Parts: sequence; structure tokens; C-alpha cells
Amino acid sequence: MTVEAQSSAVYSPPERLTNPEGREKPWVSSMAQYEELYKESLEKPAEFWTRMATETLTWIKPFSQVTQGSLKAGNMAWFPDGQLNVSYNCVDRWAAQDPSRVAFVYEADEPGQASQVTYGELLDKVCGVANVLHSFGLRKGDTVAIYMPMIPEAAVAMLACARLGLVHTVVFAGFSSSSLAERVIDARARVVITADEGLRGSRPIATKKIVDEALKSCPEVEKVLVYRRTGNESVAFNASRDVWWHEAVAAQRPYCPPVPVSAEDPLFLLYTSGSTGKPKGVVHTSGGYLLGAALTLKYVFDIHDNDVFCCTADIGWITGHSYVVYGPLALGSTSVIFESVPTYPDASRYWQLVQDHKITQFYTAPTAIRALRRHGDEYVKRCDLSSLRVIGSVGEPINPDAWTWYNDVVGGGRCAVVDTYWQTETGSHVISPLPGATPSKPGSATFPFFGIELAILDPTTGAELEGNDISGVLAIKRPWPSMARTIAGDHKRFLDTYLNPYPGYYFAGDGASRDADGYYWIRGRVDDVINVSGHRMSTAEVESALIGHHAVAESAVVGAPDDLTGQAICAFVTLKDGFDANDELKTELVKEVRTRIGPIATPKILILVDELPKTRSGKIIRRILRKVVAGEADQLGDLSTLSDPSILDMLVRVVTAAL
Ligand code: 6R9
Repeated sequence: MTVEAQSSAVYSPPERLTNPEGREKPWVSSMAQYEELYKESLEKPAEFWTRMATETLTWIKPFSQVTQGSLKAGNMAWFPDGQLNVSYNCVDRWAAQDPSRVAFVYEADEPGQASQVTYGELLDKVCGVANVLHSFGLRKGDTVAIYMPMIPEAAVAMLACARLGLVHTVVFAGFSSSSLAERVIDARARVVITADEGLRGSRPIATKKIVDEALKSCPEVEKVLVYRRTGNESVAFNASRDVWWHEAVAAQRPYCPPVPVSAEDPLFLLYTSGSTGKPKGVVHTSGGYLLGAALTLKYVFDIHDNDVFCCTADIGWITGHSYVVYGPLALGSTSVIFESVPTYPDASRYWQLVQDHKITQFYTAPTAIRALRRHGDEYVKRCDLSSLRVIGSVGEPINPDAWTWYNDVVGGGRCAVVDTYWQTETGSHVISPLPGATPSKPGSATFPFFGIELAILDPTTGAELEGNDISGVLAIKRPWPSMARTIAGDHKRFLDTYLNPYPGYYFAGDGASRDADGYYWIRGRVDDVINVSGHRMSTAEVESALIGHHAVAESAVVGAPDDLTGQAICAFVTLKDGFDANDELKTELVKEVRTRIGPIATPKILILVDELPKTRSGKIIRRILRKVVAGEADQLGDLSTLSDPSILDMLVRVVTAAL
């Protein structure tokens, strides 16, 4: 296979980084320096990682061994005999140095209401909540679910868990009550931390109500700690189970000793969608994960003292974990927590945010970039973005057009754009430019981060493709500190999903190419995962939500190309006998998915058909549906397994009518 023609433009690191005038030089300021460090990370991993782990983190008990285990066996561990405490590393160290240093800038939903949390205040808050959790009887290794809006207290809740060695599982507050219940049950959480309500674009979100609904099917949950965000009096309160955050914290002393944990003890579970219907609880560790989050942030965003870093991701996703909370705090940096939406009160909100807080590094998703670009340059240009140095993108491939707009209009041609490729499972960036060093090509995530040994494999034979100008599936050849260690309660699934498909490699689930210059280009998922606005959705999960409706016989869900969201959910449904295909039923089915999973899973297109394309043995051939919705019905490939070729015309007709 050869690599298709790429945009040929190459952007050198901007002057602002190469010639920083009065500011610190970038941590890595040339390709030669990157290559030297990268080479060291692969050739002398013990020295490299010992230095990084001791410079970056404070250990209670130093490790004597850097790494053990292998991808083949699936038993990797990092710094296994080291002990540390994550909240100590993220909070106490900086509070001791300078309690007035700002940890979080909180940009509340309503503009003009920003506030700050210093490291000194953060320490008190984290300790207070940790003591409350301790008073609930929670001890090291227990799991706590967090279902909260984007407010500093969400980070406080995470850090309070970390202080006691509790494992948190943050569930994105846009998920429905049944999705929340599924995760709470799978994680065996006995305590849920939430808020009375959320606010997004001035609209209240009934956060606590969703928790109440979810907990009807979670009898194991003993306590719900409720933070008062809006103070709406009508929010239900169950006195035998619910505890007000402010009352409980007021009853505790404001210091809580950090509990030492092993580097390999889990810090959190985070559920993500895979090829099958059931979400996977990806397990991340305390030592390796924290190191990965901190180091990638430092090098990829070139963080220095006095920088103000802003990542717009919700803490319910891995990007929020690594780059709103753990990475910035592990570096003692200032992180912006943004509660609102990019278009409230208008499409200049992000840029206003940059101006108001003098943000130096800004990190968002291609879907937001595309959406804001549609509103026109005026919204950007009216704000002073001169504080920015590095602007990042994550979540899906960024189209060269969107990249160029981001670079020219938002970055004003003065900033480095970092297109960061990584996953929930990788814990932190694995492929990304370094802003002071890497010449970028719009649309390419460029080169591997330190310690990441990439390979491109032939998808069928699993053979590693050597040299440049090749395409295949992306794999990683050796363990790295922040990689996931297992799936909660299902190590076999971990092995089967990531390590067994190509023995000796971590299989990322993405297609990729390496161009003639050695740059990596991510081509999107090769499994049944759809990427909608940078959020992973499993087709199987949406299908099972649809099948849960009494009128549905079968369903097949595929991703359709979408200018704004990258991919959109397109659902094909056949009905049971006796049900009529009509618009009302279609609306009801879309609603069914929203209620069962949440608004992010809303099918954009729902097509009722008489039949689905199937193999002779009765398996639905989603590939055909994918091609038809992409307008590529003339490139269906091998159709020999299709049991009834006559349905193709029907499919093309209904799809054309629906799109
Ligand atoms: C961090 C995050 C992971 C999937 C991943 C890939 C896609 C993420 C990307 C990208 C191209 C990038 N992805 N970043 N594709 N270029 N810079 O998004 O984690 O939600 O687990 O999604 O997202 O397909 O496999 P997660």
C-alpha cells in the first residue's frame, strides 16, 4: 500500500518559541535534541525513566526497579516497588512552596464570574473531602463514582480519592441514568459524589435527579455526597443516604494525611467504548500514569512557571483527567476549568477566556475548531490572543483546513499547533509534535513521544511494515509508563482487545500511515467504534439501545462522514411485524437511545428498512452500510457473501432519500 497524497505544507516552529525573547527557551528546542532524548528513552530506558520519574515526582519510597513484564504476557509494571501519593504530588508540594500559587482558574457558566483556587486552598479542600470519605468507612482500594459538572469540586473529589488511595471512576455528566448505573455497578462503587445541578449555557442540568434515578438499580451504594452548585431548593434529598458536601466538610478537620500507595496501585477506572456493547473500565495506575500525564504536558505544551494552561475537555473523559487535573497539578501549574459551552453567550467565549485569563496554552478538539470556524473569524479577532504560545488538538484526526484555520486565525501564525494522538488506554500523548522542535504537517500527529516505539503492521498478517510510505494498523512495540494495565474485572478482555490481536504489540485500534518523511498520519478506527465529536461510541452499544425498544427487530449502526462532528451516528432499523414505519416512531427510537445512553449517542440519521444486508450465515454486513452512507456504493468490494444482493438498490434509494 502506498500513502495517498498529503498536503505538502510544512510549518516550522514559530519564532515565538525558537526565539523566546525574555521567556524561557522551550524544553526541547531542536529536532536534534528531540532525537537524542527519544533515542535515549529507547536505548537506555532505565536511566531515562529513572531520571524523569525522580525529577518529576516525589516518592515516599524510591523505586529500585524501573519496569518489569512484557506486552506479550500482559503483565507490565512500572516502578513496582516505589511508593507515592498522587494528591501529595499534585497539591502538597506546591502548597508548601507557595500556598498563594493558583491551581485552578474556574470559569463558571455565566461570563464574568471567574474565580481562583490557590494551592493552599486546594489542599484544605482536598483534605476536607478526603476526611469525609474516610468517615464513610472508605479505605484504600475502594471505588468511588464521581458524576459532576465541570467545577473545581470535581477535581477536588478526584484528588480526595487519590489522597486515601481510593479508586475513582468519573462518569461524564452527560451520560444517562442507566449508563451511570451500569458503570457504578461494574466498578462496585459504594459512594457517589455529585452536585445538586449543573449549568451549561445557562440551562440547568438535573445532575442529582439522574443520580437518584440511577441508584434505584444500585443497592450497594450507601452514601451520596452532594455539592451544592445552584442551590435549587426543589432538588430531592434522601436524608438516610445523601450528605451535603458543605455540611460534611465543615465537620472534619482540615488536614488529612496522604496514604502511601504502590506505584502500581490503581488511581482510577475510566469507562470507554469498545467494539462490543459493554463499556470497558480501563485501569490506570498511580505512578506510571501520573508521570506520563506530567511529562507529556511539560514537553508537548512546553509548560513553564507562570503559564496558564487551558484544556476544554470535560473531566469525564481521559483528556480531562490527564490535562485538566493530573498533568497540570503534577507540574504545579495553573489549569483553567471551563464549565460552559463554546457558544455561550456567543462564539467568542473560548477566545474571551484566553484574553481574560492570559492563557498561554490552549487545548481543544477538532469538532470545536470546525464549529467555531463556521461562525467566522470576527469572533476570534475581537479578542486579544497574544498570550498564547501553544495550541493543541485532540480526539480525532484534524482536517488540514481546520488545522490551518486554527494556526492562522487562533494562533495568529505565532503559535505552535500540536496535534496530539492518544487514547483513554494510553493515558497520555503517544504521538505529537514538540512545539519548539517539530516541523508540522497539517493533519499529521508527526512523531512518537519519548519511550513510545511505534510500528505499523499489515492488518492481515500482523507483519511489521518497514520503511516509509506505508499504511496499516498502528501498534506500539514496548510498554510505556502511563499505559492501561487491565480492564476492571476482565483481564482477559484487556488481553483480547489490545495485546492478543498482534502478539508482542499493543494494538491501538487505529489505522495509520508513515509518509515518505517518516511522519505518522492517523486514519481513524479500524474497529466498530465511531468517533463523534471526539467521543468514542460503540456501534454495538447504540444497537443494543435500539433493540431495547419493543418495536425494533434488528438494528445496525455505522458512522457516516460529517463535516462538523467528524462522524455522525447513522442507524438502520428493521421493525417487528405489526409496527408501522412512520416519523413518530423514528422520533421515539432516537429518544430511546438518548435516554438509554445519553445525548452524545443521539443518532443523526435513523433509517427504517425492510431488510439489512446479511451474510448467508445471517451476520449483518456493516461494511456495506458504511459504504452506502459514505456515498461509495460503487465501491462495495467483494459481495460474494451477501445473501440477497437485490437489497442493495433499496439501500441506496433509502439512504439517498434520508441524507
Ligand atoms: C484522547 C482521546 C481515542 C481515539 C483514538 C483515535 C482518536 C484521538 C487523535 C485521534 C487522530 C488525533 N484520536 N486523538 N485521531 N488524531 N490527534 O481522544 O481518547 O476518547 O479514548 O479516543 O480517538 O481514533 O483511538 P479516546
